Amino acid sequence: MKSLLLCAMMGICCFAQDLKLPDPLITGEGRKVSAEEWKASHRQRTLELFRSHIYGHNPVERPEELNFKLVEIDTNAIEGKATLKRVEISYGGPNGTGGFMLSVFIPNQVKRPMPAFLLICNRAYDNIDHTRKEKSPFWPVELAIERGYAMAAFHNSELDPDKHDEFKNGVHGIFDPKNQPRSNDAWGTIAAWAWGASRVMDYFETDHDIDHTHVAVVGHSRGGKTALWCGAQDERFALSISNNSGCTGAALARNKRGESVARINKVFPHWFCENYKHYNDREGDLPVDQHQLISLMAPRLVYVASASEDDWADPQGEFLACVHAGPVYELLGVRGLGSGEFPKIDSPLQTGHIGYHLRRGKHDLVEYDWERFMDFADRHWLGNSP
Ligand code: GTR
Repeated sequence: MKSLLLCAMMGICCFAQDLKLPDPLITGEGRKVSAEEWKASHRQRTLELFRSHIYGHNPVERPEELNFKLVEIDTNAIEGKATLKRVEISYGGPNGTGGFMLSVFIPNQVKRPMPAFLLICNRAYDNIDHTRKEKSPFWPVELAIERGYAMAAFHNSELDPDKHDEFKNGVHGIFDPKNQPRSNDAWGTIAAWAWGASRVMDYFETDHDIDHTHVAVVGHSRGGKTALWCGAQDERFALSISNNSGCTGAALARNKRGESVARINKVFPHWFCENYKHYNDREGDLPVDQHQLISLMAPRLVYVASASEDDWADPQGEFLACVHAGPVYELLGVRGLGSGEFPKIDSPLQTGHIGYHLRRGKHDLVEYDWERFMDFADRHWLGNSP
């Protein structure tokens, strides 16, 4: 890490050239795809590889039984600056019913509908305190309101508990086919949380205060892996933001420092599908790598944030995944990251459709990160550059 910091300070690129990454634009038969082929079939083929080998297949997308209930509204929240809505999103499947709570703050006194940030919260509830008695930098609502964005959050555990329960609880228990052995490519817990974010988008499509064409899905660490998987599958999200997501998030699996595929599958056996375990200590055999996950966002916006002391997540691998997703963006006629040079600490790269920053400090989601996410949205959605 010392050498990485040194290189970052010097602004030079110091990465191994022999990554042997799968080319996102080459078919199994070794042919390069055109932009039309990418859109018509190759994107879908790539997505299927991620489903079959890593995150698993969802048994259902929008369920037939899906309800939104406004349980609380406060038009005078945050000293009159915002309207708070608390919405219960509930659903039913073959084996029962479930639901989760969504909190949304919408700025008052500005033209609606508003663009929004949606946080998938994987930390303690007080980080997303809708009463605002607790004000955590993990979800800085006041900042978002000040900058003209709606700010929403839900808690991942309400979709599926973050523990290995043989997929009996949460949405797995509700939607998995009854009395059938679980297949090796069935959805894991990360996919279940991502499914929840898509149900929030279903709700946003019905809320006239929210501009559902300008919604960012945001997550930190395991939540960041989830935000990327959500954005890859659900093209309604205009921006997907990964904060310190690391292994099986934004960081390349090949040559990864810190957490490995074997380690993540051992400690978190419920996060991914069973097939992923075949790649323990065999990352080179994976049919895809994480730059291709980022490329599935193209030409939409994606943002990857790293922290300089977060060796476990591997900032270098996160940056390289952004670089190597670039050719897909360029094929589709927009700029990717726009730089192959590892940036200095606290010097964000934001001019392309892929954004990246390396924040000074440790594994966390803090106001600096949110400020940069909002700068990126301002630039691309409002045409304002800082
Ligand atoms: C770690 C895990 C990482 C990351 C992190 C977090 O224990 O190894 O992959 O997800 O937890 O979510 O904070």
